[in-house]
Amino acid sequence: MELRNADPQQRGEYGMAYTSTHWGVYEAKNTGGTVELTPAPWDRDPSPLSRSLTSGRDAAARIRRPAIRAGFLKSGAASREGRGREPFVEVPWDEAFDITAHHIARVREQYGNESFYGGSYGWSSAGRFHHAQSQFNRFFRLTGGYVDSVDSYSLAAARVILPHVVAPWGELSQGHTDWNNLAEHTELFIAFGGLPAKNTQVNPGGASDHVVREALRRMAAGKTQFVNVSPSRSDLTDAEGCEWLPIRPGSDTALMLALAYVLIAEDLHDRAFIESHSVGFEQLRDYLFGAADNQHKTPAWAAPLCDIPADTITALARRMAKGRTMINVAWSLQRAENGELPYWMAVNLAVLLGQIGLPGGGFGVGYACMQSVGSGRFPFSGPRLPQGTNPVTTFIPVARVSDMLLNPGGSFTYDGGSFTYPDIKLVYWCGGNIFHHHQDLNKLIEAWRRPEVTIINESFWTPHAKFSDIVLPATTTLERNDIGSASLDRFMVAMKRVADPVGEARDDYDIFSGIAERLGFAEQLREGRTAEQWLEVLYEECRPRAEVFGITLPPFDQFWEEGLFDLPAPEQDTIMLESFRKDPEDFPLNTPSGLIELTSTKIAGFHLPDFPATPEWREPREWLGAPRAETYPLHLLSNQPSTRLHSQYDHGVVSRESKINGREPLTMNLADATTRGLAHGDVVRVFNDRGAFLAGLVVSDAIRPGVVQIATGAWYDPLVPGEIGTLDKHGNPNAVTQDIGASSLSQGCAAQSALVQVERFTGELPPITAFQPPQFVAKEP
Ligand SMILES: Nc1nc2c(c(=O)[nH]1)N[C@H]1C(S)=C(S)[C@@H](COP(=O)(O)OP(=O)(O)OC[C@H]3O[C@@H](n4cnc5c(=O)[nH]c(N)nc54)[C@H](O)[C@@H]3O)O[C@H]1N2
Ligand SMILES: Nc1nc2c(c(=O)[nH]1)N[C@H]1C(S)=C(S)[C@@H](COP(=O)(O)OP(=O)(O)OC[C@H]3O[C@@H](n4cnc5c(=O)[nH]c(N)nc54)[C@H](O)[C@@H]3O)O[C@H]1N2
Ligand SMILES: [Mo]
Repeated sequence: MELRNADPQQRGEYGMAYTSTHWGVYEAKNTGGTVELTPAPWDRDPSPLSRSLTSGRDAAARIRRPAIRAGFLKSGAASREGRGREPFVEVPWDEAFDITAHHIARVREQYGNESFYGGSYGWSSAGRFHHAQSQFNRFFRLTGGYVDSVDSYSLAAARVILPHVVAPWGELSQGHTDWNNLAEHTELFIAFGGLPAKNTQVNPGGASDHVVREALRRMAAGKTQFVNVSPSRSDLTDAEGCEWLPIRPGSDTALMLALAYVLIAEDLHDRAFIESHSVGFEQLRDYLFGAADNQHKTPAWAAPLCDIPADTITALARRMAKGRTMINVAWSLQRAENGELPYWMAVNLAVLLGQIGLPGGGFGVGYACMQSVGSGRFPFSGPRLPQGTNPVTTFIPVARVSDMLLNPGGSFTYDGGSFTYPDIKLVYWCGGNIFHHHQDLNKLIEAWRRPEVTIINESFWTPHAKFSDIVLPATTTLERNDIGSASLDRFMVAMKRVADPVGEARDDYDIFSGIAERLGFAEQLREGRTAEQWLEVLYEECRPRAEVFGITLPPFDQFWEEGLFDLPAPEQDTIMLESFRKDPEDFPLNTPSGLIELTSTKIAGFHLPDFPATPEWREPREWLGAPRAETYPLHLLSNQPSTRLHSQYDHGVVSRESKINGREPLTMNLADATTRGLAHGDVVRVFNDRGAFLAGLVVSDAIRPGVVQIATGAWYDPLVPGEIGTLDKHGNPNAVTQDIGASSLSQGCAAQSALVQVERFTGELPPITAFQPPQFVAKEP
């Protein structure tokens, strides 16, 4: 086997090759060391993010050599309060490997493997072999195991509630009725949280053909009417003629309950379907009709909660029952306190309408959250690196990481069980940025001072890297050979190396090999293979799995030579829960009753004080109806960025061009700006009692009054590095968000439930330093 470009002798002489990212496939060309990316010719809606990838690769923020925090090098764990503020010492790879292996062995010996935290959440990069988490899991499991995390920041509340009431997440996410089918059949598409096409730039592992924007335009030009139920009009701009219901954030459950009330009160519900395909209708009806609290959940009841007129709610319910209706909930709705409830209630509404399993009808749990949802492609996921099993079974729900570090031995509930937080001494991360993604960064800084050692493999000096003790520089996808492939995606891609690594960066595989050599398990980790040999082995392993879908993959050499494989699409439309609809007895659901559970006796049995057995309206602690809104009168939404992937390539041109005075843009309604004497382009201070950040103001009528919105992902840039409570100069919303579980059922990320105040920033504007490397010092003799 000969891999083109694999030979380091070919320095600078790379040929044209394809490369794949989470946001698209590009043709890559290296001219004199500079990589140029051109969107794949077939892509009808390519993402602009390629510009950031090329300009960001060798920017100042790139990590060029292994680096150890100066205090850690000198006095180890005793210096941990120096995290995030001390300079670094660059060291040769051998020394970095020795130090890393020493601490892993020392902590394991002293405290055992239950003191390692390897939750290491993050999106890393496309490419199946060099996928950072896969490499990391394989390595860290061979040390004897580690405390892991379950669920994701994206979807924890949904992942926990949906299997109890309808079906496991994987089944639903792969089973979405495809866009072509919707275009043909859907008459009314109600989009809670909108259908923001910018979110469909992205798909984990690859988004090789962007189809959603075109699908939305086609549907709107055809028979589909869209209703955007969202605080932001910008959440649905690709469907001409779309109606906007500017709902108050966090109140969707109230609106859905009132819609259900009208359907039942006006006898518009499908009694036969409810009878044959669900359980628990009586309890839902009793709640809606006030059996216990004497309160009918009428449109007039919901109107002051969700701030949508009662008449509009009634009319919408009638329209829903009139034709083929799709009800979709964006993932943002469940990244909130009580975020399980709008998900459950969306399913229940669809049951009342009785269109589940029919073309164009039913419910969706994430159309337009990513490119893959509704793509109608096969759920064939391609090559995968065997990761072994983790001998340690202790886990945390992923977003409870600060709580774990702060409360060793403390208890928490999750999905009906009761568990204990472990005592973590060593935290290792690979392919994620916790100082981007976790809520309440000031609490995180405090928690982050607890472990004895923090290690990271990273390509860039992100805030997480700057808060680490040991920093090991990783290559980017352009600098290594790999195979791009993702479930529900169109192409499999031979991702050929098109550039030399920057500085002394190494592949995660080589980094883990170096540490494993010192820990004595390099042979088990590598199985005697180079990265290139692994590619062929993993490719061969996935060929029989492709055959299950009737896909015949070419031999490896041919695939590698041709650079691409266009996976055939299924011949039939995908329709969610179609077989369950046709025959619930032969195709039962995996719920206790085998049917959809409008009410869950299992959840009732968990006896959770904050979680009901039937969806109910429960006021979140932070929303515009809370007493706290008197002090912090604006609801802060932190949505996904159009200019980057989370925090990735915030230092790239596309993201930086969007900043205002160097700060991340924050959108506010004109009425709120006027009362505060603020104007478009001002630098503002966004704050509450948890923290504060600066942002650049965008005044717009596309956001409802009382709500401000900022994208996630601006690199946290503390005014006083390492200090708790200091101002973030740049605009990371997590400086002020709440670090609470969505509920004691799922413990999911609840970032969207946050109240703030905004004022003009009057001080001298501090320069942005986020994209500069830390200070380096020479090693003390
Ligand atoms: N306030 C608020 N916070 C949120 C959210 C929200 O809505 N509001 N959303 C949450 C959600 S849904 C998510 S998914 C998370 C996302 O949070 P993360 O997934 O942590 O964010 P990324 O910026 O994608 O971080 C990936 C990191 O991996 C690095 N990386 C890339 N490739 C490689 C590689 O090959 N090797 C190594 N070693 N490193 C690599 C990148 O440089 C980057 O720093 O954020 C969450 N946080
Ligand atoms: N370009 C790009 N695309 C991405 C990502 C990215 O970083 N960049 N990240 C990807 C990831 S990891 C994920 S998890 C998905 C996330 O997908 P989502 O969670 O759906 O995305 P968001 O942009 O957070 O939210 C969509 C919209 O929901 C609205 N919203 C917020 N709260 C409420 C509410 O209480 N009620 C209603 N009705 N609407 C509300 C907001 O106005 C917001 O713009 O996106 C993916 N797509
Ligand atoms: Mo996510």
